[in-house]
Amino acid sequence: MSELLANTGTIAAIATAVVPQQGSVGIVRVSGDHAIAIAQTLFSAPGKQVWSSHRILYGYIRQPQTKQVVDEALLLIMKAPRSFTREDVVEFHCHGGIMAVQQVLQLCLENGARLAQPGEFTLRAFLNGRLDLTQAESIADLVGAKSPQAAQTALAGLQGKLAHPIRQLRAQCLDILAEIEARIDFEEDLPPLDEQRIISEIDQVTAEITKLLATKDQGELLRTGLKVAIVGRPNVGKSSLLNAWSQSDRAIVTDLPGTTRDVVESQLVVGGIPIQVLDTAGIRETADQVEKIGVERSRRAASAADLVLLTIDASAGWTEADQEIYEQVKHRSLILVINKVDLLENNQELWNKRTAETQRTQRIGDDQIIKQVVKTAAAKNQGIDGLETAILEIVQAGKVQAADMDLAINQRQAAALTKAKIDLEQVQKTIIEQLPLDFWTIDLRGAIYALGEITGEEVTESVLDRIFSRFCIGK
Ligand SMILES: Nc1nc2c(ncn2[C@@H]2O[C@H](COP(=O)(O)OP(=O)(O)OP(=O)(O)O)[C@@H](O)[C@H]2O)c(=O)[nH]1
Ligand SMILES: [Mg+2]
Repeated sequence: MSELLANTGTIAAIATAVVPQQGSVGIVRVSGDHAIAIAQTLFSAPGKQVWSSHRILYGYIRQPQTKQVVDEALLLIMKAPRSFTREDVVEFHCHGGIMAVQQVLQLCLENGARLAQPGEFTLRAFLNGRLDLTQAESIADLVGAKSPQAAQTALAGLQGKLAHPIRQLRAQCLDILAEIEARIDFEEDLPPLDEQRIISEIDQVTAEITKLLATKDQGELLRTGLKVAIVGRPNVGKSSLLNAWSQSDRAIVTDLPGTTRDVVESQLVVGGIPIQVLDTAGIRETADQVEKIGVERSRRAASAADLVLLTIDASAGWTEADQEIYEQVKHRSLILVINKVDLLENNQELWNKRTAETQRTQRIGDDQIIKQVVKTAAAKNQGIDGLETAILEIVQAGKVQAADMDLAINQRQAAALTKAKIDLEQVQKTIIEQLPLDFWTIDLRGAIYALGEITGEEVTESVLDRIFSRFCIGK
């Protein structure tokens, strides 16, 4: 058994983010049989404070030998089973930053605790029946949520909204299995099986599974967000676009081509979807060593992005350099951003010429069409709404809206659901082919196992290792 699953000993970790000189409070969490003894060794509560469960004590954390005060703190005691792990848990609420929490953690480790593995508190909560696996995964999602919608979906999972339908589907399969097995054991005493009814019951289960599977893509989008790269030749206004969009002056803007040398990043939320926007160096041939590296990074950013905003300068129209960059990114999801449209406003002749060009631009090459074209004047903060609408149209083409999601499965859950669906379809085939009853149960059991894996009723050590190693230490 791996160390993670040993589930023994008293564990301790810093439960809050560890950032030097920041955070007014930092929490050291201890769970296990020795938690309360450790608290009694390290913590002194002056006056007549009572050491009872679910109370906060005020006092001092001291080095037990020298009695030197390490921090002035609060102590929260939660006796088993009324705690997150269902074990005895104590939390030292220390001063923030890093020194206090690290020293208090060190004292816990010297006095009977060992350092917790990533996710070990949550693993104990799972092993002790406090949470199922979907809830445990939702905790990691909630901590990692990058938008309010992502947090909402994670919270729904934490409240069991995902586990509930899965359990029901599994119970339905178990009922069917019991019915078949009864026929295997007592064939003579029971009326024959209504095969048609069983097939239609399985149809119901697979229809529900299909519905759940449909939430996967959006779920992934909410969890990981969308990576959007602004790409184009120098000086078209890429950095200005990032700044206008993020309402900041994150990126340096000058009228000199070749200003941006490195990838500049900004986090945004559009329609509930977390978006990481990357401003990149203008792509061109250059002898400048630094710029060359920047251009290489732009290309890499473009190929790693989910969506590329190919940006051009409206006053210059579609140039050969734009065409070259387009050739490099045309296989990606693409929006053409025509920036600096304000420069055309007072020049009707140029406007007509560029509009004609734009129309051609949308039909670049023979068969390639850039479906999404957006006009902006980044320097004047214009056109950002249109850009966001275009992004959402691409993202949500044919899919539910992020804001409407109340649950979303992850990849692991999707894989198990897919396995269950295939097994169930196999059961139906077996019935139609009139194979012996024993055969029906094999695939049905496979489906039941797969559904049980999602919530953790059936689970292997390697699955647990994979899930909980994603967590941070202290969770
Ligand atoms: N008139 C007008 N000027 C703009 C607009 N957007 C950007 N500019 C100007 O164009 C110049 C270049 O802008 P940047 O945002 O630095 O362009 P860039 O594409 O990031 O350039 P590099 O980093 O060199 O690749 C600056 O002088 C901006 O003020 C716009 O919408 N209208
Ligand atoms: Mg720039």
